[in-house]
Amino acid sequence: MLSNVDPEIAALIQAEATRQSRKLRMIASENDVSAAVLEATGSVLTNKYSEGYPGKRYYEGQQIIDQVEQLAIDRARALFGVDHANVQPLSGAPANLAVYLAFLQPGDTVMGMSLPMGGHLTHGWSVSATGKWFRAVQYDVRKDTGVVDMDEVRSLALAERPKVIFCGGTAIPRTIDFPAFAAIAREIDAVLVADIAHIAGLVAGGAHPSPAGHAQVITTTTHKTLRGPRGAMILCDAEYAKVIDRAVFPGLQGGPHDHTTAAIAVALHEAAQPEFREYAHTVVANAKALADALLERGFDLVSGGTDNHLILIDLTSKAIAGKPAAQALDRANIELNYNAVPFDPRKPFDPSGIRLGTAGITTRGLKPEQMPLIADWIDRVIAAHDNDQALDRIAAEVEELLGTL
Ligand code: DSN
Repeated sequence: MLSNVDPEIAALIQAEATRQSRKLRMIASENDVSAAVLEATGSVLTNKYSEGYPGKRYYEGQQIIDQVEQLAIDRARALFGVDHANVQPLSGAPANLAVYLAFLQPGDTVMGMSLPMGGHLTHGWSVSATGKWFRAVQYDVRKDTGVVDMDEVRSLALAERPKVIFCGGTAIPRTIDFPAFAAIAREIDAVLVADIAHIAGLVAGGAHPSPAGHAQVITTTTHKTLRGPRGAMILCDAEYAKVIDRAVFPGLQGGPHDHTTAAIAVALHEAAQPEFREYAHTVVANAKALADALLERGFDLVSGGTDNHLILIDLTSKAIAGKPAAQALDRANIELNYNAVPFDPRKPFDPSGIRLGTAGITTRGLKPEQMPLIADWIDRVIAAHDNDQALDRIAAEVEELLGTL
């Protein structure tokens, strides 16, 4: 037993479990996995080395591991309707790096949404290897709408001729127009990569349009709305299967994490059930209800609302920055992250906004009718952010609600 071998770590894990249970966990990239996913993650598969792919490994003893990985691959292909799946990337950034290795040479041009506008570091942002080793051109959102202008994306693509175009990101509250991105990519013969890390569960559950059939390559983490373990996948058309597989291994990685592969397979199985469709739609219904309730309370939402699980709030009009707001909310048992908003005049480590999501609280069992209560708490916290007693009162109210679920 862990508690006998290492009581310190056992106690810390228990403390984290308690902490999580007391919080409204609203970090948009997090979720609560099932006991089945946890069990697979903590299994003896962690003992194995299996460099290579099913049927073609560099170590013996793969009789079981091959079946595990093949199940994960088959389930990913079926769930997302794609030709090929690589389930070995260790997380989202390595998955995206594998795409660079597969399709680009250093110095080649790549296009992605800029990080402060909602994109991801690995879509060519300057501090990332992808921005240092490649010629990155970045598209933004429009200042007046807070959403991507596809005419601007097209103009930039035609002028810069990137070999790879990324769509998707980490702080995009609106539906991604995959057909429009695909049309632009076709015009310049670029490979379209849809990074659906945030919305993979919504896509799987039919609550966001799928990029399958539009993007030649789809990358995703497995632990956000998809509700699996910390891992990632690359899905692609058959013609790119070899180049993607070679880029992941031996291009970038050694042995895959077989315990994670098993847990991904479990999560994919769960995501294929009818209840998961209901879950995905409730995630969106919760986010929309919360966005409406926040708007009623005078909050300024980037793009004016949400179509998915994610809400980005610009707190400038509330005269508080994102970081102190996130810290006050955490004290009140509402956990989220401070985040840059488009055209943010403040620094990334002290930005103007907060980002929140409904994937975790939906797993916990919250429904749209409870969203006005959460909006009310957020509103009260912002108003009383420097009043510890008021924050503690809200924290107790949050715990009381969570205790009823
Ligand atoms: N960590 C991811 C997120 O929070 O969206 C970005 O890499």
